Amino acid sequence: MGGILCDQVSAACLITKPQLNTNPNFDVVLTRTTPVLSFKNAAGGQGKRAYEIQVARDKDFTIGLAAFSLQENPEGVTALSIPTDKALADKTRWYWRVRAVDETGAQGPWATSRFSVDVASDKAFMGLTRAVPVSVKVSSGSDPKNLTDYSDQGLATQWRATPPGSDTAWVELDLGAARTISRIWMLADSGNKDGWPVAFRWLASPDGVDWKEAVKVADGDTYRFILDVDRVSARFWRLEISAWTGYSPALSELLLYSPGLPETPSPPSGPYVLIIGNQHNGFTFTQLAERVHEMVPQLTTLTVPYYEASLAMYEALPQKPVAILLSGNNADYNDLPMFEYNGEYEIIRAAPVPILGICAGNQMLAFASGYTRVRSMGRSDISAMETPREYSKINLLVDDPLFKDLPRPFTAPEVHGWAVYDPPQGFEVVAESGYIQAIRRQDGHVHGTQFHPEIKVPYNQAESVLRRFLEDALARAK
Ligand SMILES: [Ca+2]
Repeated sequence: MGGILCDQVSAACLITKPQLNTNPNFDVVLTRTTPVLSFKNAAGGQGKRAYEIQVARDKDFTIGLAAFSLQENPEGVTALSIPTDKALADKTRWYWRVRAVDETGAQGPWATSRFSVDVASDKAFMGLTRAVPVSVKVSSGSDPKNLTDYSDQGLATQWRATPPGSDTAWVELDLGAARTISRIWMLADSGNKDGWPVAFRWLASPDGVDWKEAVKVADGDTYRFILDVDRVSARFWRLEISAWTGYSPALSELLLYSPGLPETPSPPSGPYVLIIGNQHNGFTFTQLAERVHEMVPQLTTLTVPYYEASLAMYEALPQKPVAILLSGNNADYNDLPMFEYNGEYEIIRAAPVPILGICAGNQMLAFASGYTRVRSMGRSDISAMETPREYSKINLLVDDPLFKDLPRPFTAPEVHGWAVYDPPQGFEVVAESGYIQAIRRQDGHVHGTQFHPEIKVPYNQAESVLRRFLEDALARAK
């Protein structure tokens, strides 16, 4: 074995565990065989820290073991891109662990997590529409509405059954009318293994009286479930939880899906921009539509929720947009049903008009060629929200028509906790500030910015990136 455990020598040099709550989090589905694995740095030890990372198919780290080592990134989060010659097998659950090693060879404790790889799972629009309940009842506990609150804070809001309660806790959803359900998403608290459902089943009923079992899980050991259901048509849906971790069951979100395509949206008359709203509730993070009208008054907008966007939707539009904007999102990807973004990826890969992704929209450009190419930064860069002492200076690396009016370096508002780490093939980095701030596809028709060119603040020197994007797109369309 390597060095001695530091705490056997001196408490002063205790090395802590790295934190594995950045990306990918526990049980997240990755769609690349060469994903980015990131973690929050350990503390302690003597001198500079490095990391040992192991990936294997079993929790004892014996089957298919691959080992890596890398130096610590002093900015708080260290990330590894799995190299091509160590690509992970597809359709497989992988365990991974990481520990810090200091300059004396002393090792900290392992931090362990797991994820799965399923490359094909993001290739096509999910073919599902959300079936939003009209009301929610629960066996006990407060705020059942938190289960179906898909607004911006919805992922953080919870329902918890009153402890200790009865042997079974339940939630009953009324869809208002019979809907055919083929998938159910369930989210508990990723950061706190208290209240995770372990044994549970879903029942369906036409009238809320006669119930029939639709799907059952006997041995859950995770905080996130994507349950595929044999198509069952019913108005009432009931979740019965008979075993859970901790004191009483708790859940953050329930979302039911019906097979089928959403209705084709109606575009406005005249030239318009299609905005894909990337917030979990389908809206945009900032007032993107308003800024489009302000910057180029000839343009109107059509906003479509990301979970209803697809190439089929784009092709069905009776008039095509002159350009597409992908909005920001303030949720943690680890807590989102990421399959809802598949249709947006199709549009990024194939739509024949210019695309600009902003913040999360920028990250979507990378996700469109595999999850994940992005890392959590382990902190938030929020210069748009409060006055920072020093704005990030953003450096241009290449000449690009959208950026030609900007000073070098330039400042721009930022509100994000994630950034592209590994740009997809066919893309190049346009700007950086210690991390990637802008990318473009080599054909010049797809751009992404980590910063927000649309936010109105005095130090935003990058508004012209959005204005030029819109003006150029309008000119091309004429
Ligand atoms: Ca919630």
